[in-house]
Amino acid sequence: MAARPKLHYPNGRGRMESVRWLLAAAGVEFDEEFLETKEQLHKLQDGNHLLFQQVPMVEIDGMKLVQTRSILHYIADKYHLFGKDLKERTLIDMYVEGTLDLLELIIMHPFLKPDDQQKEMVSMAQKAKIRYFPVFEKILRDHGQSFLVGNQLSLADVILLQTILALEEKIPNILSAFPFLQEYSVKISNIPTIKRFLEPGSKKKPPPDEIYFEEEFIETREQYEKLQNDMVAILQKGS
Ligand SMILES: N[C@@H](CCC(=O)N[C@@H](CS)C(=O)NCC(=O)O)C(=O)O
Repeated sequence: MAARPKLHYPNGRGRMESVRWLLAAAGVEFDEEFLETKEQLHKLQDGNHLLFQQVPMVEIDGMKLVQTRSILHYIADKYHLFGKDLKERTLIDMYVEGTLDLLELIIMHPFLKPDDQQKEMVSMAQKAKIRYFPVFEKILRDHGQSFLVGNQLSLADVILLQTILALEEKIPNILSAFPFLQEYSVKISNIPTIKRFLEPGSKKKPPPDEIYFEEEFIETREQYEKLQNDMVAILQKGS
């Protein structure tokens, strides 16, 4: 039996959360090695385990995969979540890229300075409602099917649901003007593998604000701000 994939990343959502979502949706069990300290990251970097010195890194099928999108593509292809031909695959890829642009804003949000968070929340909501959600609402309305592409679950559905739910945590009524997306989101959430992932006790990670404030290693506002600055520097360096 093939070894279970092993994920290397901090114990938080960040860029790895989409990979967790996808593996869970595909019904694949996986293990996680959490990076809790800089020393652990340096050990991986010094040991030549990271092609570009960055995580996410996923050990799978004898490879050490890096670059979030490459990881997602490999898993989607392997588990038949990447369309039936080149045209479907490219549609899925376009939908995923657009959605990831929105998801990136959500991932960065907790690490902004408190003064910038409110402004960014408004701009994020506008982008979702004006640029991204109308596209997916129209696709679902026009083809009348349950999934975005090819009438079967794909990477595009998994990333879109992840993004919708992450945004709803911050702005609960974000889908109010999008009836097709509302129905879609409920249907995709009820696919058995995804339903399990959404239940307590799964490997889905909580919203970042909860971790950073609840865990003991962040005790003061100064520490939190330092973490914000470090994370912004890291994320910007990596983008
Ligand atoms: N394009 C890369 C970016 C990866 C990235 O920025 N990773 C950050 C953590 S989320 C990292 O490893 N930073 C350490 C560094 O750049 O030295 C991807 O999508 O995987």
